[in-house]
Amino acid sequence: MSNVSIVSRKIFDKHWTGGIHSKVKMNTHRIHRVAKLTGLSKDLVRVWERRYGLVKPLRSANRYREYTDEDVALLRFLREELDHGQTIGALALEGRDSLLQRMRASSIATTQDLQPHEHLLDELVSLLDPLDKSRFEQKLNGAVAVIPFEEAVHRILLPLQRRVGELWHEGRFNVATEHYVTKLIQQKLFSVMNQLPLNALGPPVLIACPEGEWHEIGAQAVAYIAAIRGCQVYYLGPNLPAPELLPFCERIKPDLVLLSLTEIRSDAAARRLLEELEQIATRWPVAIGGHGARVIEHLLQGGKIELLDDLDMLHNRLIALVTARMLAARG
Ligand code: B12
Repeated sequence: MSNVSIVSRKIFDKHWTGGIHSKVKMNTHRIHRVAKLTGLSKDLVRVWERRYGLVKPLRSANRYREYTDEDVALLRFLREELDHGQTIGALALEGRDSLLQRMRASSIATTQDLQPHEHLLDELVSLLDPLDKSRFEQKLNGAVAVIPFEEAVHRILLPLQRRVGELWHEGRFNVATEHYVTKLIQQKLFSVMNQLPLNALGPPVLIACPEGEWHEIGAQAVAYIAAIRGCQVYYLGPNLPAPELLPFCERIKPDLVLLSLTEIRSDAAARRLLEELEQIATRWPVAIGGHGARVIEHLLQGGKIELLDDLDMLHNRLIALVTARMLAARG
């Protein structure tokens, strides 16, 4: 096991077996749900645990096996590998760390496959007007709890933010309703991020929205994605003037500065922003992403600023950074 996964499991163990239940605990799943989520039988999952130890579930106070989201994802990955002709013996020899690396790298296709959960979104939106707080939160929490959190981000939380934002823009939801939902989504993303162990070996990555950009959820999703992949995330939120970033970068020496742009700017405004960012990019890698970044791609030519077109590109970029750091730490 890598240092990263040992640390993460130890901290997780502490939260779980020590009975310290924080308000939002990381998702864990009992074996019957794992069987449903992975398509593997309960018996097979237990046999693999005994023989190969690739997935060692935690134990709850009453000794039930408790599988983390990562365990579930790994079991799904093992099943796919077997479907492609691999043998479980060969996979066991490869080891958990290497399998996890390959699994993360192969999840590139998954963000595209993760379509919004439209029916659930319809139900959730109908509970917002008139607001039925307890049913809304019960439904949202229930839906988020039964699937791996990363899947919930793509299928439920981000689409919900878009829906509610659109309804506000159309004047069908008032500001209070929009703020209520936005804050709930933000709380969920941060709660899960706060449960992650600090990974001192991870690449430092700074994430923010530039000045004038108040749409924050894209940046928060990026922060979550970076944190879950083992980066040390410095999340600075919306509306951050680019010149303020320089001294901060000098302190933290980021492996990557990521900026989220949702709104479309005029070419003149975009040029001003890019000029400021170029100064940072002479010393640290800077990438921009989001809808407002894609439309100014033509202004990036000849400069040092990179465009990350979508979350799959982001995923690849982050995995490369994490891998480089891990290899450097091994010497
Ligand atoms: C939600 C929303 C809001 C919320 C914002 C809540 C918040 N605190 O973040 C509220 C209702 C408050 C809001 C307000 C405004 N909004 Co608004 N809003 C939206 C809406 C519906 C969704 C944007 C969003 O959050 N999407 C969720 C994210 C996660 O999805 P995404 O943007 O598609 O991003 C994906 C990728 O691009 C990627 N990504 C994002 N960032 C990054 C970064 C990197 C590095 C990478 C790799 C990837 C990446 O990740 C996401 C994953 O799928 C859009 C319309 C739409 N359907 O897109 C309008 C929209 C963006 N808003 C708009 C406007 C104009 C505003 C206001 C200025 C309106 C006003 N006059 O006050 C204000 C400004 C904000 C403020 N001052 O508060 C316009 C922008 C027009 C333009 N010029 O581009 C839009 C397009 C609506 C429209 N059709 O006119 N808004």
